[in-house]
Amino acid sequence: MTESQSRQTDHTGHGEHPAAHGVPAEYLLGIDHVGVAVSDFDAALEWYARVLGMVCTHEEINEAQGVREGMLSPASLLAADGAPSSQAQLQVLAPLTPESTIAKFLDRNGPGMQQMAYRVSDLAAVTAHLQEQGVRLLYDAPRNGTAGSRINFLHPKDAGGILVELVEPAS
Ligand code: KFV
Repeated sequence: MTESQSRQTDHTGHGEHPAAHGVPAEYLLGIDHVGVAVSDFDAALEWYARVLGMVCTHEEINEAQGVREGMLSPASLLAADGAPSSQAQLQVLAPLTPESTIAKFLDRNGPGMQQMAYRVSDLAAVTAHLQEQGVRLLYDAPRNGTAGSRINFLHPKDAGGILVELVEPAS
């Protein structure tokens, strides 16, 4: 193996590192949240507070997505003014109507993990990059997400069976 070949080889020795073709590093900032589907919003928040000591720092209704949602953090991660840290949060999602995607998820699976969300710096650039690679995005254009963010989703069939959300936070 030449020196230039070894530079292109990943640590497993199985060839060029797959990340060479991935979303450019500066666009993917980390895990933003994990979303769980619940049928009873208030009961879920009570459970997370009583059992795990999680605090709800943000709550909203997103009519277009058909959800009532809450963002929860461990109390230890909250700033003195109660603001959440930038670490990953738990998103509790309850359906607003029987037609909601969350209602459909609950009918099929019962309560549980419904999605995993990555924080990105430039949603348009990331979605263009993924589309070039043949990954299906659910929306042609970004939609409104939590707290003024812009969101899109990768189809679970193109993402290892996981509904992956991309979140560009409000600036
Ligand atoms: N995770 C993994 N697989 C899933 C899935 C999920 N959450 N939902 C559906 N599937 C699978 C399903 O089991 C099926 O597999 C296939 O995907 C297509 O199902 O092997 P199978 O049985 O063929 P469909 O087409 O019947 O599913 P449907 O429920 O009609 O639509 C799935 C999907 C992903 C297109 C739909 O749930 C969707 O549009 N989701 C994106 C929007 C969303 O989930 N909104 C609620 C959260 S709002 C939010 O997160 C916000 C506001 N925010 O800012 O964070």
